Formats: sequence, structure tokens, C-alpha cells
Amino acid sequence: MLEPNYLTETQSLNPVSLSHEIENGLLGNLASISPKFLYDSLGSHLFTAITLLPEYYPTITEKEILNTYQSQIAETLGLNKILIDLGAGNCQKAESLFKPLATSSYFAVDFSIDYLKVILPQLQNKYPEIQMCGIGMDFSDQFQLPSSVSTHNANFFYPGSSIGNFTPETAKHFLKQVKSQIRNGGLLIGVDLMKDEAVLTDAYDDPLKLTAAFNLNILRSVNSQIGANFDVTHFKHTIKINHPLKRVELYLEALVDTKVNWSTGERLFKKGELIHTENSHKYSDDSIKELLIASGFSAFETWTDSKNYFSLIYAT
Ligand code: AVJ
Repeated sequence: MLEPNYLTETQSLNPVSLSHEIENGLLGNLASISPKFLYDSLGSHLFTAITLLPEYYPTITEKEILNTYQSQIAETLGLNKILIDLGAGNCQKAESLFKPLATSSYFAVDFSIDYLKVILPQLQNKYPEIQMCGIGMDFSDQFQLPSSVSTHNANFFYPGSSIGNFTPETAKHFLKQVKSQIRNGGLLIGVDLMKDEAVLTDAYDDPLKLTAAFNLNILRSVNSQIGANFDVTHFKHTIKINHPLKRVELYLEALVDTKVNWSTGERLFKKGELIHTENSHKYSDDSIKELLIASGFSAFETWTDSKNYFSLIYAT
């Protein structure tokens, strides 16, 4: 049996600093939990389920763009045979590039190394000729690939509009760090575009309530990370479309007064009080280019779907 390699960037996944980060968030005036904690093993599976919803247009649309422009994309990305997938998740989008790009090495980077260990062995079996490596890493604050990963002849792939989790300011910080690690390749990035409120509401508050389950599961993820006792039945998923800041905001709202304890602290959430869990920023053609230019990129190739919902950009 062929086995992928695994690497854990232990500094960024230090359980003590992750716990501190959660505590600090919980004790904020408006409580918050970083969206990376959505992706424990169950959360990663729930997110994959969301990507199968017809209402969740980003995945469908990005796949459509990848399929439609496959050969153009391959031509533009050139002969770099190493693919570095940031926030790889179930690795499906990267997989669709293996053949067109003639990928020889694949690095799947994700916060959830546990989920990568579910996904990568299957992928490795399907593509025995590709060298595969799973890297467990939190790059929400700092992004520096382990020194054993050579980025020569590599293209970076950041699909799904995960960039939308960052504010434009922190996105710039992240993209600058990506740019500094690009040698002779570039960055293929998926970006969600601003659209009708009804479409966003359907996608982020879907009728099957998968997104609600995904969002509420962050409380269980926090329970196991810091030994807290959140009761998920005391909260409900709720979203806000923030027009001025061009983003969808996800929250958990307390349905009753509820006190939560963890090993080193506690907090009372009053009925109606919110915990912020995620921002999903939407861009325009111009605003994303502006951000990429401010991050040090200078040349762009863009592919978009017919509804103008989503954009795939190769930036160098
Ligand atoms: C993985 C960050 C791109 O913002 O659309 C999906 C996460 N949250 N439904 C997004 C998400 C709720 C997703 N990203």
C-alpha cells in the first residue's frame, strides 16, 4: 500500500496557544471563535456536505469554471508540476487539476490533519504516480511552509474563496507571505463575488440546516479543545449580510441565558447574545485585483462563470 507522507507544523498547531486564542475570543465584549475551529473532523465532513448542496453556489460554480477552462488554466499555469493546496479540505478541486497540470507532487495543507488522513490515502491510491504529502498547519496568522517543502516549480492553489475568511487587511498580510514563497510559479485563487442577498441567504442559511449544524458544531469543537461545556441546544445559527463591509457574517445566538465553564474560566451568555464565528467576504473584479496588487502581485489571468458569481484568478 502506497502511503502519503504527513507533516505537522507543530508551532502553529500548539494546543496551548490554540486554547488561549479560544479563551480570549470567548471573553471578548462580543464573543468570537475563529472559523478555523469549525474544521474538526466532523466539521470537515459537514463542510463537504455543504459543498454538495445546490444552494451552496461557490463550490458548484468554481468546479464549473475549473472544468470549462481546464486547458486554458493548464496552459496559463505552465509546466510547474508541484501543486501546493492551501486549505485543501477534501482535495477534490486540486484533484481536478492533476491531469491537466501533469502534477507530480501534491502538498495538501490544512488545519485539520485528521481529515487529511481520511482523504489523502484514498487519493494516493487513485494516483500512485503522484507524490503526496499532507501538512497540518494553521496559517490564519502566519504563513511559512516548513523548510522541507521546496517551492521551486510549484504553483499555489487557494480555492473556495477561503480568502473571504480574512478581512481585506489580514488577507493582504497573508497574500504577501504567499507571494514571498512563490519562486517560478504563481497563485491560483478562487474568489467569491458580491451578489443578491437572497442567493447569499440561501447559501449560508440553507433549508436543510446543514450550515446550522456546521456552525453549531464549532461549540463541540471548542468543548473538546478547551474542556468547555457548551450545550448546542442553547444556541441557534444566524447570519447577517453586512453590506458596507461586503461580507456574510455567521453567529451563534443564545436561545436562553446559559453559563459556560471551561478549565480556566467561564462566561454567562444572556438570551439573545451572539458569538461571532465567521466572516465570508465578497469581492468585485476590481477590489480583488486591488488587494492582489497591494500584496505584491502584478499579472493576472481571470476566469468567471456566466452569472458572475465567482472568479478564479491566476496571479503572479
Ligand atoms: C470555506 C470559508 C469558503 O465562506 O463560504 C460555508 C465557509 N461557512 N458555509 C465560505 C462556509 C458557511 C466557506 N469558506
